[in-house]
Amino acid sequence: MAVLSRGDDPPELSRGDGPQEPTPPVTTVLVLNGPNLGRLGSREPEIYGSATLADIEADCTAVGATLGLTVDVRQTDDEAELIGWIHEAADRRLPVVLNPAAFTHYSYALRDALAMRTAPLVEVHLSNPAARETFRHTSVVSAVADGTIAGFGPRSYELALRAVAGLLDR
Ligand code: CA2
Repeated sequence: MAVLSRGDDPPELSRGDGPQEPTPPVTTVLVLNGPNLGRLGSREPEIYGSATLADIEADCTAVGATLGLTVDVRQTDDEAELIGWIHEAADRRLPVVLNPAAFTHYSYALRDALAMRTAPLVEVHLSNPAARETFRHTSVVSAVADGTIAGFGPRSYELALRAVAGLLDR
């Protein structure tokens, strides 16, 4: 323990030195994206907007920093690779923001993997699937997620990260 004499400069405050608020730990969040989302910005901008996945990654990184979250954005067209990342999240107890893309509507394998989760899970969509074709009205993922954010374009991801931050018990 430091001993202070009158006139000494006060020591740098560090954790455990006083009644300060503890700094929450930085938490890694996986932001996972399913098939075709790597092509964002190239086609169907009227549905998905003009932002690329790289733009969304930059937004997520910036918003995550304000929330004390380190964001790891990934995309795959491969169901097995996506399920491998879900297993990794479960093993590492990492929260997940997931845009399952078309897997949303039919992948029971993905749903079963997500059911093993050990941390918050927020499903996210750029468009509002409920306002589109009938086959998009079913999500096999929603029932195993904490919640779903859909229809706000790239902002859906920001809202999902805020939801994850709110769900974390830190
Ligand atoms: O709105 C979403 O985020 C979706 O998850 C996007 C999926 C769709 O199957 C879901 O119903 C809703 C499709 C992603 C396709 O991405 C494209 C990217 C560029 C050009 C065309 C499609």
